[in-house]
Amino acid sequence: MRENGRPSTSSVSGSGEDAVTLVHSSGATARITRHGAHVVSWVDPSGQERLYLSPRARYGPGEAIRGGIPVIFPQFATGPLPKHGFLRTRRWSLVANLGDSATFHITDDDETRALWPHRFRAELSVELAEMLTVSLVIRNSGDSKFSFTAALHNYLAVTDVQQAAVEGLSGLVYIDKVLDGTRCVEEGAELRIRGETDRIYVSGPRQVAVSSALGSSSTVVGADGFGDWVVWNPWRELSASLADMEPDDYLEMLCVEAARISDPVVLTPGATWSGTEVIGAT
Ligand code: TA6
Repeated sequence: MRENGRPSTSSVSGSGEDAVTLVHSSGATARITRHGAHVVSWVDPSGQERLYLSPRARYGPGEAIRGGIPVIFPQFATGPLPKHGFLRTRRWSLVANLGDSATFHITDDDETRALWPHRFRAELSVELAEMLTVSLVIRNSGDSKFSFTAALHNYLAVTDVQQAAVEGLSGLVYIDKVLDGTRCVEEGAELRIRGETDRIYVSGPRQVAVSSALGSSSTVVGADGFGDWVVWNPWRELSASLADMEPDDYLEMLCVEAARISDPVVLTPGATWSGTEVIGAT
């Protein structure tokens, strides 16, 4: 245990799912469920919760938690595998809990190999300081190469998504999933959310910011090893159709995701890939 940390595990309220709570001397806290190695809360040093978590989120085996930071691997979005892969719906093992950091891991098993015939080890580390650092490490533990896509599907909390603006994407090519995958160029200096938004920004910068995320405070996401960014807000109609979300909650969340989609990772036997993001508040 580190000097300022207090290792603890507890139940996510009402869900029965055990979670690890991290505490930092700055006053920041974070909570991570073993189900999905899913960060469900990050309270910054000022005491502000900076991640959205649906009050209707489900935590059981096979469920994907709506909110927080879902871990997406080995397939982003739809394809031959379950949507967003299978790590977010499985239970991980806790490897270490040092009070202000924790590491979880998961490996392939009969169920994952039935879906995706590869041997792997995934590790998720969460480190709490003034900022939140989340690292995903994938190792190919088999004897043939595989490729994958991945993301840390951050649901950022916003006071009102209509007041927020995403900065750092100007001039980038994006794939607009609302327009059936049309490739577009981000013309604006900043992105404002005015309707359903589901975009993959290809080969983006190392950092993007959501200004006026919570009042005048911005949320900044830095990423290394990912390359792409995804911005998603379901808006009114889609939000109302999601059973695990309150109808008006689209106003209180904005997904800004560090993702590796356009250039899938190829791992040879024994090789390792890592992607890291750092989320901070200004
Ligand atoms: O990351 C954006 C996205 O792929 C959207 O298309 C939307 O479907 C979202 O993820 C949430 O997916 P989920 O399976 O969690 O409902």
